[in-house]
Amino acid sequence: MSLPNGSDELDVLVVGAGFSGIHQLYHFRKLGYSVKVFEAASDLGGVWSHGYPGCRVDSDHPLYQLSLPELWEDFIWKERYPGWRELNEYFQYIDRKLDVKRDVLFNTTVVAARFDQEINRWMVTTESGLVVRPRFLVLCVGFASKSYTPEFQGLERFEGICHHTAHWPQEGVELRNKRVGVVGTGASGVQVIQEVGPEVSHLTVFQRTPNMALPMRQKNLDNKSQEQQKVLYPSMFRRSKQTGGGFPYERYPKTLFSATLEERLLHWENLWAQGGFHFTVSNFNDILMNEDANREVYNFWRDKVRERIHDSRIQELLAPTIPPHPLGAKRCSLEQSYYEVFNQPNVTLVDLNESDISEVTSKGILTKDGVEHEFDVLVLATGFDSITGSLTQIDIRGIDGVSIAEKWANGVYTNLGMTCANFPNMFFIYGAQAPTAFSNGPTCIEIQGEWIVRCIRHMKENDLTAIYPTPEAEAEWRALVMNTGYRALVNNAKSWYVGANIPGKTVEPLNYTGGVNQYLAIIEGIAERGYEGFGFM
Ligand code: N01
Repeated sequence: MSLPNGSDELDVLVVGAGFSGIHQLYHFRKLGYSVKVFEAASDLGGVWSHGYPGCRVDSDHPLYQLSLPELWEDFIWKERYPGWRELNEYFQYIDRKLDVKRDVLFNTTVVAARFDQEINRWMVTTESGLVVRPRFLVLCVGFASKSYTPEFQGLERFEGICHHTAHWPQEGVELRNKRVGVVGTGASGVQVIQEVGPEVSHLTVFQRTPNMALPMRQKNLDNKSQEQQKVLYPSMFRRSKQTGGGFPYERYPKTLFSATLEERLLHWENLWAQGGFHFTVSNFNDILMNEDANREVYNFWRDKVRERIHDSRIQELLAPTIPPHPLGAKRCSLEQSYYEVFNQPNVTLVDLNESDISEVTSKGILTKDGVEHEFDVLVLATGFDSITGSLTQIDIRGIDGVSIAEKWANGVYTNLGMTCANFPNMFFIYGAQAPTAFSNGPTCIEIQGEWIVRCIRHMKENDLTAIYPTPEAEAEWRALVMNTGYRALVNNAKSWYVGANIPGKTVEPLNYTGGVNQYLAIIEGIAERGYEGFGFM
């Protein structure tokens, strides 16, 4: 089987049609290269096809979009934090503007890839048996495309409806007046809980670790002010690439203890009122490095949240006196009415630390204290084999026959968070050892995407057919990621940031924590010095 046009050769095969895949397609088309995108789902948008109740982005307007002027000039957003439906409308708009779908093969899952050294091309195989031979393979599969379901005993016995948030049926699930159980209180869990809490007959939430959720301060956007703000977009997008977090916001230029108590309180109240990640991204500049400073921020957060919860037992479970981990070491979610939901009489919060899940029964969940919690619908908001799982689930093998999964079994090795030694002509975006989890998505995606396009263009212009990072460069990059990562407080929490959410996964910093701006400076320097650390053929 070959591509619809009869040829199996391409300059570039992009895998994944979310933000990064579309960005790659746009640039390679512009250069006149032959390029196709293979997408496992039936439409554009990557994770935004998940569509579970309450699913919405938590980067605020206008930063969660591609910075290509032909896309933002006319598009009008409705909400400061758009929901999945609006994001899907945006992807359909992109298609109307750029005619993206013409080059995307949907329902096409890449299952394997081998590099043929005779011809310096990848041989890529899909689930349906399609084989293509691109010169370059660019994996745009995001950091959350492999969902994680814990091995709960008896899960298959549950007689009600059960879905992981990442596999929510496209047609939706009727939850009104149903008894619903939700396992997990990460970003997905928080969104489901606050959305369905008011409409279900009973909600049972199973919590292991409380989420240090921040107020979203959602609002509707009006067309006029949005149009007026557009003049600022180019500088906002540029500025985003010059900051640590990929947002055009600055860290407060002081350490916490160098400020007076009045100054701290004033600053925090201001950030709290702004909503969203302002509270973490624009806080004092040492809160993610200094545990004592972090504790002060936690105390402010805890007291604010407790004011909204009526019951003192629930207060202690949702916003404990002693933090379970530093604030921000595990990802803070954004919430709108999360804490109020727990004041409702139809909501039960089960503390799994007191009594863990024993098994799933035909009617619900049995906890170790012998209580059987019954429901009609069970929602598993239990997350992802984040960062690495998206790549390790594909059987991609390098020139030594070793797969990515095998290569990363005891720790991740990449060069610049975009390439791997022994995997020539393979690039990936928004994954391991890049700023990914610590950055605004589109900012990180564009920085890496532009670097890859520039690199491939350099090769085409110089008649080079293969590029590979040296093992020495890879070891150096790993050392930098580890050194910066272990200095940050993210290691003081068991989360997907460090792979601790997946039993048996090697626990280590999975992303580069030095900041988007530093990352950009490093990768640009490498390109300017003739792709230092890389070999060419
Ligand atoms: O997954 P998570 P997520 N028994 O891993 C619990 C992005 N995202 O899908 O914390 C009981 O954060 C687990 O408990 P604990 C975003 O980057 C973005 O929510 O390990 N519970 C935790 O509460 C986000 O951070 C958006 O103690 C178990 C939950 O399941 C990332 O995706 C929306 C368990 C998993 O939380 C992942 O978020 C959604 C067990 N055996 C996602 N195993 C937005 O943009 C796990 N848990 C808003």
